[in-house]
Amino acid sequence: MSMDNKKMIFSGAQPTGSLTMGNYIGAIKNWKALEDEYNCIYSIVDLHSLTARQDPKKFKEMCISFLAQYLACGLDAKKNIIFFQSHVRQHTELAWILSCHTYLGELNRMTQFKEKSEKHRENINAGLFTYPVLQAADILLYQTSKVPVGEDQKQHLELSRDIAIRFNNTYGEIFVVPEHHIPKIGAKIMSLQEPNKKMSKSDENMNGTIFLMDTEQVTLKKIKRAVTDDRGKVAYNDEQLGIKNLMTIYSTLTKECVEKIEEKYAGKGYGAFKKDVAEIVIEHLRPFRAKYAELMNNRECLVDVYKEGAERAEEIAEKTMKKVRDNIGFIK
Ligand code: AQP
Repeated sequence: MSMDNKKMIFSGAQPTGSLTMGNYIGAIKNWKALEDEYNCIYSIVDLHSLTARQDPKKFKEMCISFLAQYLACGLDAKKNIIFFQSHVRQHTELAWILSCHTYLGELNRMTQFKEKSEKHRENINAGLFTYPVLQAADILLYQTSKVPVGEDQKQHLELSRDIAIRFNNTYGEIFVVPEHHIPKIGAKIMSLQEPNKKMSKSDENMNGTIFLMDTEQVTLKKIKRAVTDDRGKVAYNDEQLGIKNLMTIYSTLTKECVEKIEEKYAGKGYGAFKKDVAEIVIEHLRPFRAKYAELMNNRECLVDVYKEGAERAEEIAEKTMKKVRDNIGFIK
């Protein structure tokens, strides 16, 4: 990929399990669509994963598996830069500098921190609190114009913008001020078991989460068991969150609009609808599973991808860091 005049895109996901249908529809599926129009950088943000305890052996395997999952989703390692966050040291360097330009009050307002510290009362570490600053560093290092993410990341993105503007006002125009790129439909895929809650990798109830790596039988079972309501009408509204969620999955994977789906299932029960949703998901993920298996059997190719990715990412990150160090007044 040549670093021409195209604008920059940056996004990432943390290897804290395996990719979910939420990660896919809310973010990764849209990354693929941007790879020709933009210079795209996609990171496996392993440093972010440390906000929860990780078993070193399992963590290593999860990181490699995550890379294979990114590629199996169709991301092209030639067109995009794909790398592990921990391989580019500039992320942590910039995070410290930015943390000195971020206010406690701003971090206190972050809903993800409140939710996660509620969920993990035994391990409310400082990293969990400063997570959005590292995320701002991830984004600003690459002079990113757009950040394709799900709805849950909107607040963090707004903080990244505020930090960038504050920094530029203090030290001169260093960072591009990024914008979020959130899909109109599918920005928040909900748990199949609790459709008022986000589908999440680390949900204790695995039946609520569709993992891209689930077997066909498991996918079918999870979708058949998805919580719905007793109205018996396939309709897209906030009174029927379970059905609305399944319709969102259906619509984003087939590109059929929700009105068409409503028409198609008028007078039919939920059973037929759920069976079709399951079939659509299974069909959509078939090439993913095949590609994933192939990649995991070819580890050398994965090593080449992450090494090259880190080199290319570091080159861009260092350019930004040079400017930052210089403008702050650090001695060269
Ligand atoms: N349910 C979701 N619907 C739409 N988009 C989602 N994303 C996550 N969940 C949904 C988007 O996926 C990208 C990567 O997310 P992440 O790995 O950084 O972590 P997360 O947002 O904390 O996702 P999880 O699955 O809930 O992870 P855990 O359980 O580890 O906290 C982001 O763009 C996110 O918006």
